[in-house]
Amino acid sequence: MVKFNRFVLSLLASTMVFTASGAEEFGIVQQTLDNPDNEPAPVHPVPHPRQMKWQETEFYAFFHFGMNTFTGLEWGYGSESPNRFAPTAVPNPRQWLEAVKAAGMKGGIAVVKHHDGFCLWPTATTEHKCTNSSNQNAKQTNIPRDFAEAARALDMKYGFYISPWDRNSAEYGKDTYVKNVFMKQCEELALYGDDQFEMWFDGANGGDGYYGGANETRSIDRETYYDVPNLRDYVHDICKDCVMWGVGGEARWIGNEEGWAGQTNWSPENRGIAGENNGMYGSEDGWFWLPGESDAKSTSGGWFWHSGQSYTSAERLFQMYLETVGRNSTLILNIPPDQSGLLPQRSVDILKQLGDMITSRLGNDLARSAKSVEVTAVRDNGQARTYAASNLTDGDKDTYWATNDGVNTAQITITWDSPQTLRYVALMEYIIKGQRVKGFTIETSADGVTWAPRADGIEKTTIGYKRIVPLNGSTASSYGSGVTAKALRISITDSRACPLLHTISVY
Ligand code: FUL
Repeated sequence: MVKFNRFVLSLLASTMVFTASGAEEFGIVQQTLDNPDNEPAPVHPVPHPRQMKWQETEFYAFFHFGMNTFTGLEWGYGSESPNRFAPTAVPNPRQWLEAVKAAGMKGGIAVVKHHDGFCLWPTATTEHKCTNSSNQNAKQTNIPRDFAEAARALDMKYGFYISPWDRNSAEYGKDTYVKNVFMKQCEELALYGDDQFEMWFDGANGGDGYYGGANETRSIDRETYYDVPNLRDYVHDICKDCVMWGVGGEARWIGNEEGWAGQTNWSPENRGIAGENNGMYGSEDGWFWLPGESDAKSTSGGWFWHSGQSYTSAERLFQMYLETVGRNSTLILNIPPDQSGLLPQRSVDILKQLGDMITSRLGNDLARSAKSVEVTAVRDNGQARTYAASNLTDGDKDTYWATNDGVNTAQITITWDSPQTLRYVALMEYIIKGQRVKGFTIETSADGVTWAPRADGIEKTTIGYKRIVPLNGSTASSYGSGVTAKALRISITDSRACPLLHTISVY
């Protein structure tokens, strides 16, 4: 086969432009240039398309429900009689998802098996399951089926938490467990839906347990026991868009359960023990695209429902949202269903308040009605793509503003016809080509001439998928009266390569 180098190919292509009609006559195939759209080269690592879809889920729910809901424990030992699982009504996942949708969440993950090994569907892999309870509502329980169905009906994403650690199984710790129990359970779940968006691959692995009556401590080698690379391929075979969180190595634990990510937060990261990665900050020079997910509770007492639990206020949940989704992380917020298989009314009310708060505070993008968006640098047009400033406010995540290669700093100025009350700026990088920005500033001006720095005390370093910056410098303080300004200026002061932003929103 004849190989042409790039130079010869582009020469050929340009010659063909001049002889286009002749080329048709002689049946010559029209060539295209290497990069006709002048797209910037990616800065590696970059997200897999399935990680992009996952990131766009942004804010979703965690539902811890199961044997522990009835025993009051957080980690069941695995010896509980199935009869103890006795819901006072058939659990209703549709009610769970409707309530979290009202909070602005785009999906949810249901625990269908926790460390006690008790399965909330009629699995063939174990006798430790809801359908073996003498309770009639338990017999009708099938969380994966009903959760997936409700999610589809409500146009939401869904996934499952299926604990790899199983304190009930006699097989746990042996090879047979992974092959004959755990992987079979994943397979059974895929029958309820192969469009799961995340599988929560928990990091709590091994320790004491019932283990079929052995009542002993079993430890596993976390590096090798689950054969994670093969397991990951296997899960992708059955659920192609399913991101394996945690040990699965496609999204990382943010490193705390309090609902905050680092203000500087890179999605690139290096792998830790058995593919598990923790960390609020990621690593600028990380080898893998491992975006952060923050898991947080909305009630006291633990992940499961407990009688007498207290509830986190909507205002505090809004702060968590700003400190996670607003810091290049996703937020998975836990809301535990109670013994009736429903979310308590108090949770439902708080979720509604939170949704209203997010809509009223971050729902009206003033950048869309600006008089102008000007930039100090813009990338040369490609044939079908331009990198104009107007891409920043067109509401399209597939168009972006960029500078030429080697131009790593620039200013973006948004001006309005009349003074506006501003409180938050949200920035989004076009991360399909890698996370780049390392430093930026925000200023406002009442007259377009004199500028005042804003968001004092906030680290204005990374952006990533999304960064929401409160102009008053505090994610915790009250909503406040805002800043009155006719213009807003964002300066990109440092970047790993030419910056690419697809959206700027101002609220
Ligand atoms: C942890 C588990 O051990 C907790 O029980 C809970 O499920 C939490 C979300 O993950 O690793």
